[in-house]
Amino acid sequence: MARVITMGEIMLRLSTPGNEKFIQADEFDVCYGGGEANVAVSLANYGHDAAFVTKVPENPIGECAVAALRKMNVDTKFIAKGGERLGIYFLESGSAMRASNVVYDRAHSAIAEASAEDFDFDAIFEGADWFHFTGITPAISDAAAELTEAALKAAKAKGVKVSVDLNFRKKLWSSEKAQKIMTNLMQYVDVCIGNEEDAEKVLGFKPGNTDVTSGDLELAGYEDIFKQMVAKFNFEYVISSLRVSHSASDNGWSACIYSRDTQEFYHSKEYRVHPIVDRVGGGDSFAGGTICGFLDGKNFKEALEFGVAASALKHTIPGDFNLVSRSDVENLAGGDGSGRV
Ligand code: KDG
Repeated sequence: MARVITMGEIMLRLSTPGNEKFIQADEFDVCYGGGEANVAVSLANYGHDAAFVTKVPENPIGECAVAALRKMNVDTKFIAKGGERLGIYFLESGSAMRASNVVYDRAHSAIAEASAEDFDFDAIFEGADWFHFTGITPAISDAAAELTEAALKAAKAKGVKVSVDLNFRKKLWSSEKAQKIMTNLMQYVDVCIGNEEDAEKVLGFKPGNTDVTSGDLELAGYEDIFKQMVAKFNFEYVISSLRVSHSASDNGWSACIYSRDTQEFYHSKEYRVHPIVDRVGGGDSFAGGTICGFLDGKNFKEALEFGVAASALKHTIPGDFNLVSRSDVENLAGGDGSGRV
């Protein structure tokens, strides 16, 4: 069992029931979620010792968010208390042909206004093996961007491996601001996760060079971007999940990875996910599953396969958290990839 720390914002999620539009809804379904919290839940669910670091208000809603994490066996002892409010996100669940819609109500949340003084990073990273953050937290406020850098410095001082999911959120910041803040943070990162859009919007990379091994056009683009990213930031691995639309109601999931040390580009199996129950958290469950694979001592190809199978299965679970069991993921990842989820 490894010790993993994630840090970011957990929010109250209020989603329209079924496929209702906002205007139709007389009630909302309640759960809690947030990029890094979702990753902590995945890792705790697979049996790792996962702690989530954030700040929540000292009121019953803050307590509910902490309780939701505790219920999933996430270590909450480093969660700071205070501040004004918990962030909220409203979700209008989409359907096969209609994209979902997210409305944020998260300005001035407790974590957006937190500072490094709220946390004892020495204690937090003592004995930790891995630290994961995303591009969402530095986007929520300048203070949160500074807090993220303070955490990264502390993690690196203790020799902790660091992963990032670039997770560009256009409703939170512009590409220019993202590049300014995130480019600086990449010096602390060992494993970088992000799709083509994230690589471009957050770090300014575009496919260009054709000196690649992959014959497939989309994969060749990824291979090229990954090589550029490794050349600039010396990442040990660069990883992306890939969504393939077979039809309006039938999506496939696969993923790819580039290893700096072996200079290999690897494309995973693809899973057809049908029907999709809830897409939110699919990327986080991919990150959580892949990190779990590394922590379990799998090689990078096996770790990726675990991550993509975990992500495919997440699409069958309502809510942000991925609650599928380790054996469900292993059974799917161990198959030939031809089965539907
Ligand atoms: O990755 C899932 C997240 O998008 C969701 O949990 C909400 O953290 C969130 C965000 O800021 O978009």
